[in-house]
Amino acid sequence: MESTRNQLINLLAENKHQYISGQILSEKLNISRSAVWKHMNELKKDGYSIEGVPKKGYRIIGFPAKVSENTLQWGLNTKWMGHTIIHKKTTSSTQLIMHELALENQKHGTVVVADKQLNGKGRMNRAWFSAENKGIWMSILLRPSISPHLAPQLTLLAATVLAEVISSFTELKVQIKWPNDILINRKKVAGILTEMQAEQDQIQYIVLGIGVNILQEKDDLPHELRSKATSLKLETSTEWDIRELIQAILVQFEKTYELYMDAGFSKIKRLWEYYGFKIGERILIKTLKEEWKAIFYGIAEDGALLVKNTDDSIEKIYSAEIDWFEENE
Ligand code: BT5
Repeated sequence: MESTRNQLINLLAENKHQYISGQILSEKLNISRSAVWKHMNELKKDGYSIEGVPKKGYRIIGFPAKVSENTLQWGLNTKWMGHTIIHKKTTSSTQLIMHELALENQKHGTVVVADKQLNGKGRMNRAWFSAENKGIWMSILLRPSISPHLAPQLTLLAATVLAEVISSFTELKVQIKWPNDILINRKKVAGILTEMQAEQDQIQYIVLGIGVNILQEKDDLPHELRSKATSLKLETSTEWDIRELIQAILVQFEKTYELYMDAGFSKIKRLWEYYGFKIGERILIKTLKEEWKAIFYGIAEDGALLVKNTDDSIEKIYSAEIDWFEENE
């Protein structure tokens, strides 16, 4: 069940250009008119400006740019994605919060967003820097009915979503570095962390974490990252609206996920290939144990990486760090 507040926001958002009467709101939401009025006051406290005209009704004439559950719901036209959004000012990691919610049976498409993470996580327990109000730090709960061994496909799917959204907002050339890095000018602007809870042949749930650097200046990035990380602001000198970008990601994610569920992985793979490594490109592969050069040979049907080694053998790789390398390296 959607909360009454969200329903109210959606009704007001759908009627942006006209007044909607208290009577209609109370009928549609099945609450008293004084309850409608109380909800309106809560929205005002959140920074919305609401115009109330006797005999005509209510209309929202301005809403805050800040990220909150209400502002993220405002105008979000999705079927299931983000119908429940939980916003935290500070949290250890949105991944941890979402795992707890998943175990409490939260539904597919639930989103947790934080302004700041104290203990943002990358893969293999690496740290993810998540400075306050400088980027998108969010986790999405998914309950796909696919076999656990196909879960890596969702990481690639999420990467195409981010690449598409960044490309639609900017003129920048976006690249995906297998499996989960989004690069601009060879610097990392976003990362994805896919964590799965599964039984033998069934996924219970997936918590898909997305981190996107948006408003950092050079000084906002830790020293060790300055040469290898970037933000949308550093690349475009533009102040981006984090709220708007989150909504765009949620919309694009739902669309791409439905395409994946209806038509399978091959379309996603093609999208990925548009932004990712090109077949025949030379890449550097690093695992915990070794490091070698090979040729990018493709993406396997399950999302794994295929490389061609110097002895012409084709190898399937599930977990490694990959990099492009130049001829003279
Ligand atoms: C990732 O890991 O790229 C996954 C990042 C996922 C972050 C999101 S934020 C919301 C959700 N909640 C979480 O706690 N996590 C998810 P990996 O490929 O392991 O890359 C980690 C490495 O990227 C680090 O070791 C650093 O070198 C680098 N790094 C850390 N913070 C960064 C940042 N803000 N921007 C660019 N690079 C960063």
